[in-house]
Amino acid sequence: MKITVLGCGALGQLWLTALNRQGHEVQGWLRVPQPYCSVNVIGTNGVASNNTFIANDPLFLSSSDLLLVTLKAWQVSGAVKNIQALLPPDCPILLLHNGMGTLEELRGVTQPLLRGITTHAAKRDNTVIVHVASGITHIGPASPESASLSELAETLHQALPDVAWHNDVTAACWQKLAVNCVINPLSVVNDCLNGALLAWPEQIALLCAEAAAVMEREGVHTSAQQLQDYVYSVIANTALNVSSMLQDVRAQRRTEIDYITGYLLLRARAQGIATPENSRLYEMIKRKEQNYERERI
Ligand code: KPL
Repeated sequence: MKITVLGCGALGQLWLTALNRQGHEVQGWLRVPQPYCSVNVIGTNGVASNNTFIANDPLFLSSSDLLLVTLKAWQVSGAVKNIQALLPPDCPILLLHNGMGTLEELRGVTQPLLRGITTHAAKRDNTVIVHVASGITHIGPASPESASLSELAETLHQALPDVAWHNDVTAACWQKLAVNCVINPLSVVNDCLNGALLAWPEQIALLCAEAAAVMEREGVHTSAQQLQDYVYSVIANTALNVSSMLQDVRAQRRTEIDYITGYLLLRARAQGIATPENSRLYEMIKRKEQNYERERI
């Protein structure tokens, strides 16, 4: 396949390396156009792969079989809309990011849309991307035209396993959203590794109860207890992780809070559900972001 990867951060570099290794033709697409992108990944087995791929080639884009979007949630709709006219009309667009809400922003896009979540963990170490832990990528259709694209999961699975296809991926996305609503802001407020969050069980219980109430109204079958169990399993599996939101705050970058807790609050408001604990955390993260944005002016 011919695949353009939009966003060449940690996850984008993992996919570029894996897809190239599997024999696919790949290019990177960077927001600041460059003719090449250099990709340095250390795999979970400790083996380094260094490659230089072409980047931002409009001809390649216009004959791509897949656009894989690995940008931060808040970058997605602007970047996709910028290049959408160059994509073949039937080229699937797969969104892989934390949080929800980008599909609503991409309503006018006519290519088949897919969305997914991943539990692969990768981190940047200076100029190198370290694939810290393998995981599962769950993907599924986000528009009716992409319902028949399940074979894409198999192709991606060959490159970077595991990839699972879901005819309805909504529940998996909501569960990941709930996990991110708990771990990400709590790790920022307490400035700690994911594993240290075990010290705040009451707050975790409140956050999960609020998220479960919203999810139930959204038609996702869950319970506060089920979400808590899931959150604790992710905390245990990622105990030594610095959450992506804490990494963003430490580097004074914009966080994905608007697409994580912000999306939960949006749906809670629409359903008339009170979410005081999530609202409080949302405000705290927004204040932090605003403080360093103000310092920059
Ligand atoms: O997705 C994550 C993130 O940091 O954004 C978790 C699951 C919380 C792992 O760190």
